[in-house]
Amino acid sequence: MGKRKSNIGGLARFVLEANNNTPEPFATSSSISVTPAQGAADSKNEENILETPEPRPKKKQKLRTGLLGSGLERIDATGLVPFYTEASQVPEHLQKYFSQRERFFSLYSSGCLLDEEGWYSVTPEKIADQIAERCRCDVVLDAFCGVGGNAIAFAKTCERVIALDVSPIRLALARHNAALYGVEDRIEFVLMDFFSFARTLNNAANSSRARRKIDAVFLSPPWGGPAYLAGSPTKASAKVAATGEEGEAHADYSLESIRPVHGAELFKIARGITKNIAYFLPRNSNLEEISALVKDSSTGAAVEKVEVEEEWMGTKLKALTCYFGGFVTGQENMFEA
Ligand code: MGP
Repeated sequence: MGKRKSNIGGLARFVLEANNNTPEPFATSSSISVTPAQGAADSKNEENILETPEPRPKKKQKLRTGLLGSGLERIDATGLVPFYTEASQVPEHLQKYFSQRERFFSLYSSGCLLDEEGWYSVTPEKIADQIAERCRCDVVLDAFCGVGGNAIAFAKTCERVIALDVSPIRLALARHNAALYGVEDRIEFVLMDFFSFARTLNNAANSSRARRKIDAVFLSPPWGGPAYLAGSPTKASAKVAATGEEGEAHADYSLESIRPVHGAELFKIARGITKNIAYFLPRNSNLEEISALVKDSSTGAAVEKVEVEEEWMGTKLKALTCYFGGFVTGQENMFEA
């Protein structure tokens, strides 16, 4: 994780793989249950064995149009993006993500939907659950919700989740996925960019209208695409020691590569909402930059601590979650501040 700065603490979290040797992780771990439809089919077969069935009157077949099933048609996003069930349907550049589908969403086969950006940036479910456990609070803001991986996890540990995204399609996919997990009613899906949202909150506060209380902000912004491991253009020569499996080293990733604004600016805006921030960043991030986020800009002195959590899946380091404010051990008093 590179050189430690005095205000940075670290922690590695490991989530277990079902079987590290299986090409499709978790595929073997998903339980096989008999669905009511299968059960009905089985008993029908039994009937057929015992007696010659009478020809039955033809029933009107109800066409299943969506993946969510009846009662949820209003939020069913089936058709907005392809739902891949076999590798042969998946474009070449998405193959490596498709093979991890059950890692991203354990309910993938029930009908989870992802767009291209979702495939390469969704947080694997077990990591999302771990982050959500640590972020347990009343109201959490997921500033870049994407296809909903984190928002779904937060809905399991927080009273309320506000999930923002600038893409109406991604927001619809997130809501669809949340419905599959049965948590969509705990999430407010808001089609808005984070900056406008923050401005609206601040305007409310300035005009002495009641400002909505938000206990924590989760930042999982675009890192600039799947090529983030190549590092940031102006830092291309810098190297971090090791960012994953044995011998794996990558060019330093700088916060300047975060989109749509510099990652330090993004942090500053989030801090205007609350001190309690969880920032999901690349595993090759420059720790000095992260440490500097909470240093006094004129004196350079660290004014508070940061805790950097390494998110491992099996033997693979996937990402870092950097915790600020009341999420840091020893700074719990900042939570209510
Ligand atoms: P990865 O390194 O692209 O995937 O992303 P993987 O499967 O580890 O590939 P490999 O070639 O390194 O083996 C690792 C994790 O980082 C993903 O599962 C996402 O959770 C997260 N991630 C990746 N990208 C490109 C983004 C991004 O742009 N934004 C956010 N918030 N998370 C991302």
